[in-house]
Amino acid sequence: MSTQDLEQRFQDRIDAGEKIEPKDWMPEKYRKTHIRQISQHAHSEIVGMLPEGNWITRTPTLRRKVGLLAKVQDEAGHGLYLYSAAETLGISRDEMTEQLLCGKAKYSSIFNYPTLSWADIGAIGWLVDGAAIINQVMLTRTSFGPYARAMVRICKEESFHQRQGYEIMLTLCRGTAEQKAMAQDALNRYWWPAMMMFGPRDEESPNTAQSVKWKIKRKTNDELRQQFVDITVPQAEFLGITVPDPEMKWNEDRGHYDFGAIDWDEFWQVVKGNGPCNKERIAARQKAWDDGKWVREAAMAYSQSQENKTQSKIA
Ligand code: FAQ
Repeated sequence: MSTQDLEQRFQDRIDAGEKIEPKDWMPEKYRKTHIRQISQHAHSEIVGMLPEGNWITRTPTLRRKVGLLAKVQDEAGHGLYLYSAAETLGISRDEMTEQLLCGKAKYSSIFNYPTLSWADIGAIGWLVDGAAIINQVMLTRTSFGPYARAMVRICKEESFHQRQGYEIMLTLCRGTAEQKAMAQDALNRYWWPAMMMFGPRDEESPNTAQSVKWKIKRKTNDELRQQFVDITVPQAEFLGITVPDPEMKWNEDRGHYDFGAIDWDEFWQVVKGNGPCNKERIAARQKAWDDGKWVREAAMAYSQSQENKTQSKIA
C-alpha cells in the first residue's frame, strides 16, 4: 500500500472516531506531535510540583498540609502516566528528560511564576488546575488511545485539586480584610498567566490546524480560553474578588464574556526561558536528575543481576 493510501486510511479511522494505538500504523508527524505534546505535558506536571512544593512546610494548618502533600504527589503520578504514554511511541524517559534540561522541550509557561503567599496556592488550584481541566477534559477524547485513557484518571484528580484551591480562596475571602486582600493579590498575579496557559491565539498557533484534523485537539486554544473565562468569572464574583481586566464584560449577543488583550510579548518571553523563575525551575530539575543518577544506576544493576540469574538457571 502506498504512503498516500496509508495516510488516507489513517485519516478515515480518525474521522470514524477510532482510537489509534501504539502499534498501529501512523504518519511520522502524528507520532512526533504526540511525543512533543505528551512529553511537554508530562514535564509540566513535574515542574508544576515545584511552586506548590515551596509551601508544603509553611501551610497554615495540618489539614492544609495533608491536602497540599496529596496534591503535589498526584502531580508526580500524572507526570509518570504521561511519560509512560509517550514511551509507547518509541522515546525513552532519559531522552525526554534530556530534552527538557537542554531547553529543547517546553513545559507550561505558568510554572515560571513564583508563589509569593499562601493565597497563591489557592489561586493555583482554582485557576491553574481549573484551566488544566478544561484543556484535559477535551483530551480525554483525543485520538491517541494511551493519552486519552491517561487523561480520564488525571481529570478526576485535577477536579479535586481545583476544588481544594477554590476552598482555600473561599476561606481567605470569608476571613479578615487582610486575608481577602491576599486572595485578590493572588488573583491579580495569576489571572493573566492562567489565560496564557491555553497557548497562542489560533491564528498564531502553528500546530492547531493539523492537530484538530487528527483529533489530537478537539477544540482550539481560543475556544478553550473562552470556556475558561466563562466558567471562572462567575466564580470570582461569588468569592467577592475582581478579575484584573477592566474590559471583562458579559456580551449578551455572543453569550460569552468579552475580555481585554493578553500580553503576548510576556508569554513568548516566558516560553523562551526569560520568565521570573525559568532558570530556578530548570536548575531544580537538573539537580534532581543528577542526585538521582546513583538510584537509576543501582536499579539498572539490580535488574541486570536478576536477568543474569534467570539466564544462568535456563542454561
Ligand atoms: N507554555 O501551536 P501551539 C497542569 C508552545 S498541566 C509553554 O498552540 P499546541 C496540571 C507550544 O508547545 C499544564 N509553551 O501548540 C498542573 C508550541 O511550541 P512547540 C500543561 C506553550 O501544542 C496543575 C508553540 O507554543 N498542559 O497545569 C504554551 O498545539 C497545577 C505554539 O503553540 C498541557 O500540556 C504554554 N502555555 O497547543 C500541574 C496540556 N502554549 O512545542 C501542577 C497538553 C503553547 O511547537 C500544578 N497540551 N506553547 O515548540 C496541549 O493541549 C497543547 O500542547 C497546548 C498548546 C494547548 C498547551
